[in-house]
Amino acid sequence: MRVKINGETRELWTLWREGVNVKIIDQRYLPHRFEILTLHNHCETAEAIREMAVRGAGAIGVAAGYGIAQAALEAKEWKLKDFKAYVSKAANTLKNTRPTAVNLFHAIDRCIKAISSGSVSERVASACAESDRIALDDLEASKKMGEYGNALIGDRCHILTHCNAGALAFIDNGSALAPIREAHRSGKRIFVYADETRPRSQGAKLTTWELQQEGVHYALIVDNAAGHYMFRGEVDLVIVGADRIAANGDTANKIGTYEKAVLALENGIPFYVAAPKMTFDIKCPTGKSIEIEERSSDEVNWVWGVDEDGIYRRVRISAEGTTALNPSFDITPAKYITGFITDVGVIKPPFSRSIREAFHPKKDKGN
Ligand code: RUB
Repeated sequence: MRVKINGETRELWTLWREGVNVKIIDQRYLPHRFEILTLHNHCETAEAIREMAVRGAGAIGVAAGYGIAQAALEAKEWKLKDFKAYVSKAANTLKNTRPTAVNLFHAIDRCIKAISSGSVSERVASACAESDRIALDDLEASKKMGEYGNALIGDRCHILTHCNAGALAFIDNGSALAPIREAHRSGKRIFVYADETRPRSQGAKLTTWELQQEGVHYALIVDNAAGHYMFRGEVDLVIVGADRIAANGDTANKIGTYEKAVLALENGIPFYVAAPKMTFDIKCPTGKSIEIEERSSDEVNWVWGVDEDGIYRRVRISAEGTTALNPSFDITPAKYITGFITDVGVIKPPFSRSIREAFHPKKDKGN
């Protein structure tokens, strides 16, 4: 993505690997502070995922893959006798960070599979190569989603999006924001409603920042204003990202996505989910089997931001002693989803069949 930092324009990925180090744009401080954080080992990478310094399904998948490459490099560097045990332990540490986005698990499994045989040096090379390939696959997938999704966007289209499914949630471009970027770059005069997305405000902090950098016209709205604009006929299309999509099309995404989908159907507005192959989990038959991450009640009771003196601080917004419930994701049942914008095209209902056919075409022969 092209970012302007202190007047200087730079072309950056959200995260990348430099030998054993992983570099990330630290998303905890945006849009107020732009910082690149260096993660020196797989434990630091796991911590960055848990603390959401790197977040978004695609980005945490890539980070987890890099984490396995780091573990392999660490085991080689320290000449550990049991290379396999060390990397397996690292895989568990990385898997125990955030449970909902399946990209993380798919990326770890891909890297572990890639290092199942060979000498230690060969396995280390394979871990690094596979993790780099995951990043490149994500990059390619977001380009494709941008192209396929752009075809659904007309000139003067008003699009609503939830959370941040942009370049920051991916390697570059994003999932939901990829078609929006593509439409803008192709000269369409689009307008984006960015839901603020409480409690962590990824929409307010990250989506607004990305749209501003890209030069797209947008407005930030509070989460509960979406219905108001839909009812007035001011939203033409909804595009969101996804953290895990079950075999029947039920979709886990940021908390609040479900109600946007219900409102969209009620108001006759197409509701699309943009996600690459890595986000589909055909081992999950329905949304009921997707684990939903519960996060700290502090994220609801307190908000972070800059004060008038430019000091970044946290303020409490609820009564002292309040217990807040904080499910990080919800499930949107497939019946509310118009289609999936994927890297292999737009998938339409009936989803149980079309998802299977899109990603496992051979198995369908004779069915
Ligand atoms: C992010 C979120 C995003 C999806 C899409 O949640 O719900 O919509 O991850 O991501 P969090 P992608 O901020 O809690 O990680 O664009 O990578 O598919």
